[in-house]
Amino acid sequence: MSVDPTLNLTNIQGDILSGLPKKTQTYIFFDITNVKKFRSDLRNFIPLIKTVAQVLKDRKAIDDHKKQKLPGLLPIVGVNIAFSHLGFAKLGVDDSTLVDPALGDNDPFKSGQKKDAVTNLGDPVKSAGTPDWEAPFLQDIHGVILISGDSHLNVNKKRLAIELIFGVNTPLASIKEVTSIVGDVRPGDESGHEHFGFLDGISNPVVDGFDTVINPGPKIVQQGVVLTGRPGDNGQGQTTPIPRADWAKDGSFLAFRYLFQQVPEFNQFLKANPIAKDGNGKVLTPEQGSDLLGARMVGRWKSGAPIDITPFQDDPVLAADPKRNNDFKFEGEINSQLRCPFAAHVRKTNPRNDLEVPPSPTPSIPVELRRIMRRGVQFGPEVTKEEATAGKTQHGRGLLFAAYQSSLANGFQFLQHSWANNQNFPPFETQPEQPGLDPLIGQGTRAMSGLDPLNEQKVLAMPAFIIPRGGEYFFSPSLSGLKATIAATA
Ligand code: N7H
Repeated sequence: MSVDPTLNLTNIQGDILSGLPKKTQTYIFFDITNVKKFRSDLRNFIPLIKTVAQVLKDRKAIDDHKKQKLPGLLPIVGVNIAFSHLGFAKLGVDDSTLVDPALGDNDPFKSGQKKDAVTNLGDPVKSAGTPDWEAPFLQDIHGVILISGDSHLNVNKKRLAIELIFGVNTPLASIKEVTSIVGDVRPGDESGHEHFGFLDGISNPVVDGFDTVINPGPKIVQQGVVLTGRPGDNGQGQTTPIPRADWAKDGSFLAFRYLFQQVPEFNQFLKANPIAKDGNGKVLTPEQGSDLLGARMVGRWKSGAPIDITPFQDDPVLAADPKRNNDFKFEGEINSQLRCPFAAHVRKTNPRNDLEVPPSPTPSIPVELRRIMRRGVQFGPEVTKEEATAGKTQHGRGLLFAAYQSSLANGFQFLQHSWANNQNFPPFETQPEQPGLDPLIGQGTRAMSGLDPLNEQKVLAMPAFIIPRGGEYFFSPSLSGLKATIAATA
């Protein structure tokens, strides 16, 4: 397949469609302190932004480097920028066409994540109306600069160059850093695996007219599921496109979440609740039973192999095969949790054809319109011996969750609120048992059925293994939007 010629890849920020290549990534959350100077500084910053076209070139160079088995990593750094609603308000940029007319003031981008965390996402609260977040995220945040790269050295060099442009920490500063967070891909064989040990980043939407390699898996999505102003960017419950101002096209909404993972506690839980027998009645060793429990909570084995295809035994060869590792639909198990629990994380967050097959109720919009482009990175150290022995977290670690979509209300917010936090989802009319909450990200009293393949009704309760401690919703604009409107003099 060739790339749609109307898709201008030099106009779209690189992280959205192609993911900035990264071994490490720094997020700088900032406030704009001098609007006039910020606009002029932004004009100097724009040339540093990596577009999709440039990322594709970087990825080709990385592939060639690997094929030639050359030592070390290519020194590649990528920069992107995104703004919150408060940031646009501070700049005096009219962002009304970023708001879904069907939602008005309830549009999550407009209300901001601090409010949404309490009203819709179900985050634990500190006091009435305030989520239990780290202090910097309780402040107003105007924007975020992402710097990804091969090494701390190269990312830090770029950071210094950016801070120089915006005059950070000088009397001429146009921004103030609210906080910054460094994420790192895990070391050695754990590279690509999140902190619980599961391979991540396998299933992202394949975008019509952009992706040239199409492996078997979920349906291809329209460009407008990820990009604003493109076919399919219809907002909540609508069939006609949202009218976006020109500067607001070819951008994407970024849902950022600062998620802490209780890794020793998660491991202890798996150890304490091994599954006794697999679905064929084979007696499992405690270690096999704990591995199966973890796989059934996630919906994939740590290797990445989907349990819908290989329910009772890991298959690392299948896991590594992109032609097979995403080719499943929970078919043939409507009303059954034998192969995969209804509430398994990947079934909750992408129910594939669970909602298409009668007797399940017709969904309000097709599942494809709810896909999100995930671009997270891990933060924090590896689990220490002391933590593993005590089964207790002593050092903060987790995922800098980042996901792009054209509608937060259709994408991240809906997945969290209406699927992960909803104990009745997926809703099969005749199912005998309630699915329960997403065991990883579900907010509320976490319990789920279906973990024991021979006793699907059995409900297992669990503590919180993932704790949200901050976040914000941003909009990552096109290069032309940045130049013509955001950086333009008022
Ligand atoms: Fe999830 N995990 O380790 O278990 N996630 N997730 N996620 N997630 C996925 O398929 C994880 C979070 C989605 O298309 C995999 O790429 C962790 C949030 C979606 O089949 C693993 C955290 C939300 C998918 C994890 C976390 C989602 C997905 C399998 C937080 C949205 C694709 C690998 C610390 C509200 C589903 C893969 C599909 C997959 C984990 C958060 C959504 C291993 C540790 C907050 C849409």
